[in-house]
Amino acid sequence: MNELGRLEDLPQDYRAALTENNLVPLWPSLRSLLPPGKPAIRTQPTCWSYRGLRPLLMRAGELTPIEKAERRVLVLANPGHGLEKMQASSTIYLGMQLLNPGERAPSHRHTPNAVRMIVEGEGAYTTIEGERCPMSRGDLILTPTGMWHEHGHDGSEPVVWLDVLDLPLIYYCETSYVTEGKAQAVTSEGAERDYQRGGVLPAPMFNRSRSIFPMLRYPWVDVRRSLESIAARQPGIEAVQVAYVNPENGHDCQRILGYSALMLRPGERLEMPARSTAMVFHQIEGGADLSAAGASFKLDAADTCCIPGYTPITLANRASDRPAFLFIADDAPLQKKLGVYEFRN
Ligand code: GTQ
Repeated sequence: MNELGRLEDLPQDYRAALTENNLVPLWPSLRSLLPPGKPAIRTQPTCWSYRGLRPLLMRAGELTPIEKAERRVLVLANPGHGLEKMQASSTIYLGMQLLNPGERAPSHRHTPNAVRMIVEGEGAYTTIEGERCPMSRGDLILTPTGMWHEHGHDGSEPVVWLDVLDLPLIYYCETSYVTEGKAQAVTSEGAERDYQRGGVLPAPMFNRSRSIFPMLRYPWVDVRRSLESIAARQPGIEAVQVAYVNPENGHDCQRILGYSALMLRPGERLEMPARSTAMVFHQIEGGADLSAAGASFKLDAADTCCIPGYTPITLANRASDRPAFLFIADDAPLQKKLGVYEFRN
């Protein structure tokens, strides 16, 4: 590739005139805008251990009443982007949210899409457009763009969940904003049970009103059972993985970020080819060793890590006598829509 001219090669008066006219020469920056072969990547392999963050989150519960926080969250920030940017990758925001017994996080709606992966505690719930979704360890609850949502807690122990949002992208697009609302009336609970059996959908004869997000809660007991039955029935399968999809059309359950659950069989080692998406791994059960991009992390239950794109990833179940389960988030749905998604072997 040719050496291109540098900014310093240009006379000072010419550079000043360009600046004066809000103009910039492309060639000095062309190789950084379009680096050869592989993008410039800010996302660093980063791991947030639950053991490390939990006491700090509990302390936030003592230091800041829920009324002063609205959402009591410690953001899992990737140092490669600068902590103040509060992003795990270029498109993914991660936060650990604490709700103590009796607390409420008031109703609002916003343009970014969110999901919650429940980490610990029982008795809390999120209400989304009147649908009450109980929270248990490993459940995935969606709050898609524009839908009213609030969190409450009738139990007796702290409840913690992992928030995953496409906030960095929506913010970058200058489309991120929130609307405050009034407490919602609960009008429904357990709607996900209508989709309990694959291959069978609710088909009312009249007044069929289809929501574009028909399923908001994916109970972990069901997801775990699917993984176990795939593992038992297809012992030769390369990876025991299920995707969280919209049960009405089989598409990704949200438009920008994609979600899946992976079971590592006892003693299993899984080599994942490099792909263009950064990936988030959250350990639901068991322990796994992850190595990628020169980093290696020991993941225990409730630990979360982020790995940049364009790098192969190796995962290994540390136990030889029981499975390990991981929740995975990436921006493959977005990259596929943009036409930039790729695999590299
Ligand atoms: O629970 O609605 O981590 O609005 C960040 C923004 C959680 C939420 C976050 C939010 C929420």
